[in-house]
Amino acid sequence: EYKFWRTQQVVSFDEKFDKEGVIDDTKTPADIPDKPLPLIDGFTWCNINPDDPNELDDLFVLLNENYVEDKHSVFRFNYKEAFLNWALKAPGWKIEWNVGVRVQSTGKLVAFISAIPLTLRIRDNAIPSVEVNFLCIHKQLRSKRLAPLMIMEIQRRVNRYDIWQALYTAGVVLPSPISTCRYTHRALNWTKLYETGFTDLPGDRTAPQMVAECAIPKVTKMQGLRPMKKEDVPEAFALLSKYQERFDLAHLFDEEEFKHWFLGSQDDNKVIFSYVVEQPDGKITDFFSFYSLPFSILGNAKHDQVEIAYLYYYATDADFEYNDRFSKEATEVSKQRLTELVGDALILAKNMGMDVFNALTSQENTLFLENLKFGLGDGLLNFYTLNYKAFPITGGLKPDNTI
Ligand code: YNC
Ligand code: MG
Repeated sequence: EYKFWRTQQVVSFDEKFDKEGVIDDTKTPADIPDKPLPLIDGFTWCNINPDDPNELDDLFVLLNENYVEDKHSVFRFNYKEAFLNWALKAPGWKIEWNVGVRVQSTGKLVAFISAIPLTLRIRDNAIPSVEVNFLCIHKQLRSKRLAPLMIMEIQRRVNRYDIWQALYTAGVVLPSPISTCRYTHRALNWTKLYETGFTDLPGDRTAPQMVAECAIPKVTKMQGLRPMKKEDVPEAFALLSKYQERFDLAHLFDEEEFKHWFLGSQDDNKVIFSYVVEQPDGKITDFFSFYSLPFSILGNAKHDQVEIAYLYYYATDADFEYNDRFSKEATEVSKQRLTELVGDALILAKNMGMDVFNALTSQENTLFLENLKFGLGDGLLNFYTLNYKAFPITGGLKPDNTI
């Protein structure tokens, strides 16, 4: 059990500790080999340059055919090129942190793992880290212990830059999650979700009843709501930074990162959608964002894709004037504003042609999920840190993983 993970700088399931912090701080880049780890015969390491259309396409094909699926293998994440460009080219990205494995004879890309830099905040500690994502091995190369090798190789390449901590998320349980969230889903196009098998018909309802229950107004409600522009960045960035102080686990954005993550990396951005609420006096009081990440549908005659919007970051100043943000009154004010905000996000997403709106139970989402008719999904997302011991980050989930 966990033959590989037991050897890594992670907390084991039964481990007790009374201090948060770095597990091993004894190494320097000079201690780290400057040559790649030996790879299985017939395969070779490569870097994937997202600015090279051919290399990006190789990655697209690998992920499109082999990345994360639902448990019945009906849906698979469909990360498009534009999405990968956005996700991989965060400020400070490095080509050698896009680690690929190719078949030596044919050049076919058969495995990938990526890292991007970020400053992680866990409670009061700012930790220079990377976020590791897109670990993917071709279906025909599974269960050959290639994943541990890829993880060790990317770790080597990150350590060479004097970074020793990482954040990563996975559906699978590994030693040991610092937080666990559940996916929730708000149907926007119930009929299509039903036809694709994404959604079941509850036993006590008819299809027309479900369509009526999931109906969404056509026009947004908040006065002053509009797409975020470049000029809004300093103010929206300050708003988000202040709002995020309430969380124990956060990505500490700088302004450049904020711009990247919320305005996108391309002019014809069709991946990330950000909005602000501007008051008549010009002040920005609210911000929200969602991104588009469709599912491919495998073997459905009528539909080949579910259009999915994911709630991303948001912020509101609704409770800023309260001395105690966690008081009943402050919570109620936040709850109302966030319900209006995300309610409008649903309308915008529906008008864009999204079929479902997904949200995790993270941030302050549990304040509005039920009112806005999000239903609990069966997927969990576990958050992990490498080489950093952290006490559990309490999110919106009860111990039985409900909200
Ligand atoms: C996973 N998702 O437990 P033990 S999420 C981490 N994350 O090790 P093999 C995973 N480890 O138990 P396969 C993992 N899934 O013996 C499996 N493992 O200790 C562990 N799926 O390796 C597993 N993408 O090569 C076991 O397994 C060992 O051939 C077995 O490959 C696994 O991106 C995988 O779900 C996931 O493509 C690549 O199944 C493959 O099955 C696949 O025999 C579909 O591996 C796609 C998929 C995962 C998405 C993600 C986050 C990855 C985080 C990796 C950890 C990063 C640590 C930090 C490094 C940098 C540090 C610095 C500083
Ligand atoms: Mg393998």
